Amino acid sequence: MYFCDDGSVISAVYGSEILDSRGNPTVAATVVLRNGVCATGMSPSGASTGSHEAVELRDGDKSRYNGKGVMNAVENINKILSKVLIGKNVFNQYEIDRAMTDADGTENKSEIGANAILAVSSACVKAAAKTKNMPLYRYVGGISSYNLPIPMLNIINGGVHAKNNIEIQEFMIVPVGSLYFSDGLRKSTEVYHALKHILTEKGLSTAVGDEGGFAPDLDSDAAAIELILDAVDSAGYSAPDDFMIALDVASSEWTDSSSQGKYLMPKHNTEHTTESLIMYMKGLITHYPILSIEDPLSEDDFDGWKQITSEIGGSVQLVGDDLFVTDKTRLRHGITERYANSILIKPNQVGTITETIDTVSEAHRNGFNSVMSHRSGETEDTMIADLAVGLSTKFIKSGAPCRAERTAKYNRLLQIEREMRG
Ligand code: 2PG
Ligand code: MG
Repeated sequence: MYFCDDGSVISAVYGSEILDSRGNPTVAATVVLRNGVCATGMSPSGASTGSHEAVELRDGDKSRYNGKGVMNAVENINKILSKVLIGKNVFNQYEIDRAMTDADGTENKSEIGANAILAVSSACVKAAAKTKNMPLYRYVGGISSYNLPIPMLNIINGGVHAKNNIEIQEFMIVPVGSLYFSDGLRKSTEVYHALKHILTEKGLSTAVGDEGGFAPDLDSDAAAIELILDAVDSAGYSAPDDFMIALDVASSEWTDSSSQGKYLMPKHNTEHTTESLIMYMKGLITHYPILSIEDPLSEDDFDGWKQITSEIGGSVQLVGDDLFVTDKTRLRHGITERYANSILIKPNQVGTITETIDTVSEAHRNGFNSVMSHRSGETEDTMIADLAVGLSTKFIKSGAPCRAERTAKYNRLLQIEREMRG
């Protein structure tokens, strides 16, 4: 038990329905302490959601928000979680998260909803940091939180994040040659604007997708990489010295329960097997300066993951997103079986702050890199920026340097860098 002066005890917890960046409802939760401190957490929401993720509870009442309302999750906060948490010391984050998980009682948080639980868990960790008068990253990471993550900026959107003809979900630039976060962000933003200029000159659309990247129709997915490399060049930088490319293939979207080991890229109706997808990825890394590939294979294609990791895992970062869903047990399995060499971290995939912390620790203990991540449906909450620093994740992805819900995280990191550099 931590030292508890009375003030750090939770005195009220309440939820509310708010909107995310796609105009869909999501959950916010506010926690009030006896000392008067109050903090709010907001849950983001995915589109390419892994089937093993903790459950986002939606009302299904078609008369509101096409069934996407979250009033049941909000009520679960107001009626259940508040009872469980009032009187608990906010510094006991493990106890708080366990109490909520126990109250839910399911494996995947489907009773109370991971959207409700994460919002409360986030509000608690923020209230605790405020009570200590510490920035959140410092409260989470202590004196060892001194590294800023390298940003991965998604500047061309495809897959389910855009209504264009690109199959791969995310084409990201990684400013590998920058010493400081701020320099990397500036250079990346210059490349983003150079890309906009190139697209305009070619008569291509500069409308943006869910994560702020451009979403033009192109001749092929490889053409997206070519355009990005042209933009790097035209902004006065070079690849691979200044920039490398990262992809999120999000290939679980190309399978379903009936596809039996086959993949179908839906926009062009192109069929793939595990073998042919691996060949495709190998072709891409041979031709282009690719640092990282996320979800090159689907969430349950374990043999495929094993094969791709043994074939190219030595030279490229292979990130498990839908594969691991920020879940320590699935990660452990992957470590033992040698699937991937890196993990994407999305707190709402697992549903609490402490489970997120445990998964990151497990990854780092086993030599896996970690990438802190936003969701495609985001809010103005900047917690993941602080978590990336507090938990020393090597990378963060928060979309393009465009759309306020994306830049909020990058702007928070700029602020943290200023604090650290003095
Ligand atoms: C992903 C994420 C974030 P979504 O697949 O990594 O970019 O997308 O939130 O839609 O799952
Ligand atoms: Mg992903």
